Amino acid sequence: MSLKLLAAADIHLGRSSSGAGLDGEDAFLYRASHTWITLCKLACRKEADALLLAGDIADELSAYFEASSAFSNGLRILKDASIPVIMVSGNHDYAILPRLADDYQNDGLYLLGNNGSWDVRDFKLGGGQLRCAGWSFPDARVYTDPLEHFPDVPNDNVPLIGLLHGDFGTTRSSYAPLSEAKLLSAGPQVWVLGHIHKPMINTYANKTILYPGSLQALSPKETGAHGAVWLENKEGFFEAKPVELSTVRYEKITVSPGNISNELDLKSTTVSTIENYLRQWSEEEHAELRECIADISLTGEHPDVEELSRIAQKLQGDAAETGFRLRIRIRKVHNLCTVPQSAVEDIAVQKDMAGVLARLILQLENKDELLDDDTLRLLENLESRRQFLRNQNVYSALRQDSPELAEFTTDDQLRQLLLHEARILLSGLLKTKTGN
Ligand SMILES: [Mn+2]
Repeated sequence: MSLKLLAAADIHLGRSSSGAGLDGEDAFLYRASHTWITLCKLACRKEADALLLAGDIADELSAYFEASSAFSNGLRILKDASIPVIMVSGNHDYAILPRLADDYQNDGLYLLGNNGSWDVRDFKLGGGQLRCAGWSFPDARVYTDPLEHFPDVPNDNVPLIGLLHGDFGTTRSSYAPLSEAKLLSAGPQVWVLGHIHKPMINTYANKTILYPGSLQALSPKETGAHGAVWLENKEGFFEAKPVELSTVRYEKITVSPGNISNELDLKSTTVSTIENYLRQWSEEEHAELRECIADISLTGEHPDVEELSRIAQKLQGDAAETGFRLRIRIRKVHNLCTVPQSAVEDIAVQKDMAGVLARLILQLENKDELLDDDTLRLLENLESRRQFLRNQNVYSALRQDSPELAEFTTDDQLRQLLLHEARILLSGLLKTKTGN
């Protein structure tokens, strides 16, 4: 016998994917409640022994009615298949989840670690015995690592899984900072975590720490595949496999427009680039996907960067149907194209502003060449302005939470930044000069 578990987190019942299903008719497909039902059906189809949920299952108390009815519909499906739900609450549902658990008690629903104290509980499941250690958010914010109070758990070969909501890999956070070392030295073989919406599966010598991530991708920041994780105990070790269930996938895609200078050509090039990208996905693995929402970056050289920006603007918000029942939606187009190199060299001999900019670009591009005094002063100015901004109080939380962001910018990064701005400025300047 082997244990088979389905794990999910951050469902946020009550919310839906931003910018998806805008054409109306199928808008319900992009609600978190829809994907929650897909999850419950999957648990039945794959004959899971239990469903594990690591917090932020419901969004807020204000969404109680939608969350409650969607939740109960899913529970009914699971109950018919005798699949218990083992869960903890997160910072969003610390108030609503205990209420839902009260409403549906005796229905195979178990809320562990209510009020911020650890619960360890044994379950007799079809695939064997399972022990779960769980801790629930008692409040919207928690500043300490819950592992500081992890209980003693008997060491008797019953597989142990930890369920927890919090912020992995940081020591300072308002949402339960979780240290990797503490998680690894505590008993559980697998930690199923909630809170971070980006999926993660970290495997160690004989342990796994994972975030299933948000079940349904909810915002353009949540790029890539989203869904749940399938856990199967094989010879004492849990194998973890992601299962894509989100109906939406947000992607960042790069398009080379070449010399294109009209809207129609730009659209067809963009759509076919996205279609080529989608072709790497098998229909089977992405059976639930209905929409791909893409942020496009245009790159390369272009003879008329300003005109390209103008037609790129018109593409934003466009949607197109593809061959395989997937709708593409273009959310944003960033034009990162630059003036052709040959043009920059020609302009560099001029004595006007454009000439100054072109010479600056050539200097910054050529790393071996010595920078002249003006360029050096420009770089120093840029660095001191950046440092000034970095040290502003509004960014202090960022500096503490992500020290890598506060690090000193390297000379090369600074050079690239200035180069990027100079190219854009030159493109604009040339446009004004020709007067059209
Ligand atoms: Mn959370």
